[in-house]
Amino acid sequence: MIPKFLGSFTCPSQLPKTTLPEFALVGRSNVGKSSLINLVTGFSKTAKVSNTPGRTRAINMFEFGNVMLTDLPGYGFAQASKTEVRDWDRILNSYLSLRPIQKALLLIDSRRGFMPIDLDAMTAFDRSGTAYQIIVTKTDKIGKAELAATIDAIREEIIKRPAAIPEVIATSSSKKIGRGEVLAAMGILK
Ligand SMILES: Nc1nc2c(ncn2[C@@H]2O[C@H](COP(=O)(O)OP(=O)(O)OP(=O)(O)O)[C@@H](O)[C@H]2O)c(=O)[nH]1
Ligand SMILES: [Mg+2]
Repeated sequence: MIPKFLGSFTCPSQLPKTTLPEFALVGRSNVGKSSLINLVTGFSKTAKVSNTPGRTRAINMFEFGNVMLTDLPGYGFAQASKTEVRDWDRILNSYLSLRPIQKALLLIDSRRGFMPIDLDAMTAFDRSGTAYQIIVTKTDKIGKAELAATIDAIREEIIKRPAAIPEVIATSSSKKIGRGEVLAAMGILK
């Protein structure tokens, strides 16, 4: 299965027509969204990975197998201005109102757990009735006990949230952990 890049867009209204079930990758800047797309597709050059937070400012879309993958711009980088934060909110809300997406995958850094800005994104999903699933990233950077504690804290929060899917997926793009679970969460047929 070869991923196909559908384009880079600045505004949700420009996105190509939905022809396949669409899954959105959402999360803080630098959390590992682009790396996860590369893990899932098995091609390390599908999505651009960088060390500079805030690098993926556009909405990048890919077609892979029987689904569409949308890499949304990362939020919450330290230098973000108020205008940028407002722009991000506007993009997310417009995206959610325009696209009949199957599920949002909300990526959370295993070393940090939920931060207030992640909870804001979850509230946007809950309000719009968008199903979302938590994917914990960079699990190679912490120990087993610490990871278990992060996942417990995540479960405690999502149980209160109407649109959250209870299963939490643990991944490491660098160690190639969790690929099968993410593919299954996206309904990608192998
Ligand atoms: N150790 C480790 N590093 C990772 C993992 N996933 C991503 N990284 C690193 O984290 C940094 C950011 O990864 P990206 O995939 O570009 O993150 P992003 O969420 O797409 O970032 P933006 O596009 O800026 O929003 C890069 O240096 C990656 O190599 C992982 O599972 N383990
Ligand atoms: Mg990125």
